Amino acid sequence: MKIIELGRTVTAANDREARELRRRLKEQGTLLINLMSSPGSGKTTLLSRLITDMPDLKIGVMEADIDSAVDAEKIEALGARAIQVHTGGMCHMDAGMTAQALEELGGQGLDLVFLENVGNLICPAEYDTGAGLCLMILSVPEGDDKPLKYPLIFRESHGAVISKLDALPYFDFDLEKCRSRIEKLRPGAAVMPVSAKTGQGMDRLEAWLRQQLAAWRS
Ligand SMILES: Nc1nc2c(ncn2[C@@H]2O[C@H](COP(=O)(O)OP(=O)(O)OP(=O)(O)O)[C@@H](O)[C@H]2O)c(=O)[nH]1
Ligand SMILES: [Mg+2]
Repeated sequence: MKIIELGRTVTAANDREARELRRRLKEQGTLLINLMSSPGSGKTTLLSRLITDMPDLKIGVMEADIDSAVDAEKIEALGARAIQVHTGGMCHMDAGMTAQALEELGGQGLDLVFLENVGNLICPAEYDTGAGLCLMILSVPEGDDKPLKYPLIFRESHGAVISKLDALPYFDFDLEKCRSRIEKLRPGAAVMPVSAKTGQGMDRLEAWLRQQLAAWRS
């Protein structure tokens, strides 16, 4: 079988902007988390649960979508600071777009800011947004083979949330196989199975996020 590898475009200007944004956020003590996944993997549901479970943290959310404002409305209804970003048809956020969105959100004084990136396992992983932490979500119904098919997003992510754990009895999802596939791509990555519906595994994810925030500020 002949397989051809096509190069990806890396924009030096984007990387510069991303480094500058990260430096500013570090100074402010705000941890920006780039949340990436397929459409419908449970990003907004997970964020809603985190906001409710961690009322002591000031959390902001930037919802990036091609259209609509439904996700930002859901987050705002919980009392958190939220902004909806329309990407003008783009399938990802870059550093310039993220900096602009943060300005509109008013990121100052927040502990955690989540960027719910456009639902897509490919493009978002190719752009440094300036986030201090990349977190990807893979839901059980998507299958345990996704690390094999979309390696970049797993390589770029400090942690992987395996979501919709309550659906495990209905799918052939091998948690251990998935864990070792992720470990091969990003040794030491935190793999955190959760169900935002039942709350299973949320305590571990929340503890991990608190650790990451403390490390960001140290
Ligand atoms: N069973 C189960 N369903 C879930 C869970 N989390 C989310 N869902 C469902 O999955 C669907 C999509 O959830 P969302 O939170 O909107 O997913 P999303 O990733 O934000 O979707 P987009 O923003 O459209 O990419 C909804 O019907 C949720 O109710 C979970 O832990 N268990
Ligand atoms: Mg969403």
